[in-house]
Amino acid sequence: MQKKIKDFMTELVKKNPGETEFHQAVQEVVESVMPFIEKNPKYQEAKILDRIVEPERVIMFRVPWQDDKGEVQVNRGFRIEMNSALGPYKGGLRLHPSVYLGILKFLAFEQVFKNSLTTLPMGGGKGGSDFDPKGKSDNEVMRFCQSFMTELQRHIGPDTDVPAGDIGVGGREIGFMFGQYKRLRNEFTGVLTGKALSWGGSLIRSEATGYGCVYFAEEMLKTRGESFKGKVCAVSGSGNVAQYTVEKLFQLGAKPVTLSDSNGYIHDPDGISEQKLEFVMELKNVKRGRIKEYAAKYNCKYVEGRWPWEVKCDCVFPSATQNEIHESDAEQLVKNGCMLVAEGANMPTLPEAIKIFQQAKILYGPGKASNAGGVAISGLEMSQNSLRLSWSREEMDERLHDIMVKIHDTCVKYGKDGKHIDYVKGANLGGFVKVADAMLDQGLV
Ligand code: NDP
Ligand code: 2IT
Repeated sequence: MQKKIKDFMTELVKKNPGETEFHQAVQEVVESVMPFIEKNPKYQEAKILDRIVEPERVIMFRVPWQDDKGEVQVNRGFRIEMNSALGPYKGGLRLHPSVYLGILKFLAFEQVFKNSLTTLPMGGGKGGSDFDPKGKSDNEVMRFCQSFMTELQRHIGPDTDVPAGDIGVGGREIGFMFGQYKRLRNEFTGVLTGKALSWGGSLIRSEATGYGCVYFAEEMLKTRGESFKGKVCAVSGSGNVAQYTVEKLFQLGAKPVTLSDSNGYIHDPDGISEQKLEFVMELKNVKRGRIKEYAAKYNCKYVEGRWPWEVKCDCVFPSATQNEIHESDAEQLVKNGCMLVAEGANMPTLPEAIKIFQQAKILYGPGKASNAGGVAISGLEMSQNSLRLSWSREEMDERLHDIMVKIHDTCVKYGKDGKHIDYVKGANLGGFVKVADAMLDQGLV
C-alpha cells in the first residue's frame, strides 16, 4: 500500500512540478482512499484516482488595470475547473499576493470533496489572482475586479461555474464583479454567491463558514459528552471566517480569546464579547485596519509576528490560511491540554502536525468537513436564485445546522475505528465515494 501511494505521488509531483500545496492536499486524500480503491477494482480499472487529480480545465489570463496614479498594473488571473461530476463548478476566488497555480489547485481539489460532503449538487473549482488588495483604494479594487471579470465572464455562468469569496474577496469585491458580469452579459443571474441581500444574496451566507465550523465542532465535542460551556478557544485570522466563529463560540458559552492577522495576534483573556466583535468588524471590514488596534482599545496583549497557538486553550479554530499550524505548535497545543481542533481555513495544519493531533487522539476536524458550511449556504443561495425567492434567517440557520450534523455523520460513518473517529479518513472517503461513483456513471469524461 505504502509503495502504491509513493509511486502515485512520485508521478503526480513529476507531472505538477513546484505545486507543493497541491501535492500536500493530494497526498492526504490518496492516503485515505487508496486502501478503499484497492478493495474496489471498478475504481482502479476506470483510473478514477488519476482522473480526479487532473483538473477538467485550467484557465489563466492577464488582468491589466490602472492604479490611482494612472500607472498600468498587470496581474495574473486563474480559474481552476476541477470536477463537474456532481454539479456546476463551485468555489471561491482568492485575491492574495501568494496566489499561484499550486495554491489554487490545492483549493480546487479540496473543494471537490468538500462540496460532495455538503449533500448539495455542486462540482468543485477555485480561482483568483496574485493581486494584493491591501492598501488599495476602493476605486483601484473596482478597476481590478472589472478587468478580472471582463475575462472570467466568458468561462462562468449559473449552470456552468459559480464563484464566490475567499481570502481578500468579500461583499465589496463580489459587488464589483457581479456589476461587471451583468453589464457585459446583460443578464441578472445567480452567477456569483455571497451577494448582498438586496440583489440576490442569501441570509446567513456571511455567517455560514464560521457558524458552520462551530456547529461541526459542537458535534465533535458531543462524541465525548462535552459542550462549549466555559471552553477557552483560540481563533486565528480576523476576517470573515474568524469573525463569525468568534460570534457563535460566544453565543454557545465558550470564551474566544484570540484573533490574528498577518502581522500578529491579540490575546484577550477576558474573552471577545459581541460588543468587542462589533469593533473588530468595523475595524476589519470598513476601516480595513490592523488587529493590533484591538489591543490598544481593550488594553490586552498583542504579539507581533506570531500565531496564537502558544496561548493555553481547550479548543482551536485556525481560520486564516494554509499551513499555519506547524509540528511544534501541535506539540505545544497538546501539551497545554487542547482537546479539539476545527479548521475554518483550508489545509491550515501541516501533515506532521496532523499526525501529532491524531496520535494524541484529540478531536481533529479537517477543513473540507468543518468549513463546508460556507459553500453549503452558497449552494442554497443558488437554489434561492433559481426559485427567485429568499428563505428566512431562521430557516437558513436551521438548514446550515442540519447540513453540518449530516457532514459529521458522514465522517463518523466512514472514519469510525473502534471508539475513535478518524475525521480525516471519514471526510476524504465520504467525499470521494460520491464523486467517484458519479464519474463512473458518466463514462470516460
Ligand atoms: P479574509 O480575507 O476575510 O480573512 C483572512 C484573514 O486571515 C485575515 O485576518 C488575514 O490577515 C489572515 N491571513 C490571510 N493570509 C495570511 C497569511 N498568509 N498569514 C497570516 N495571516 C493571513 O478571508 P476568509 O476569512 O474568507 O478566509 C480565511 C480562511 O478560510 C481561508 O483559508 C479560506 O480559504 C477559508 N475559507 C473561507 C470561506 C469563506 O466562505 N469565506 C469558506 C471556507 C473556507 P491580513 O488581513 O493581514 O491579510
Ligand atoms: O473554501 C470555500 O469553501 C470557500 N471559499 C467558499 C466557496 C463558495 O463557493 O462559497
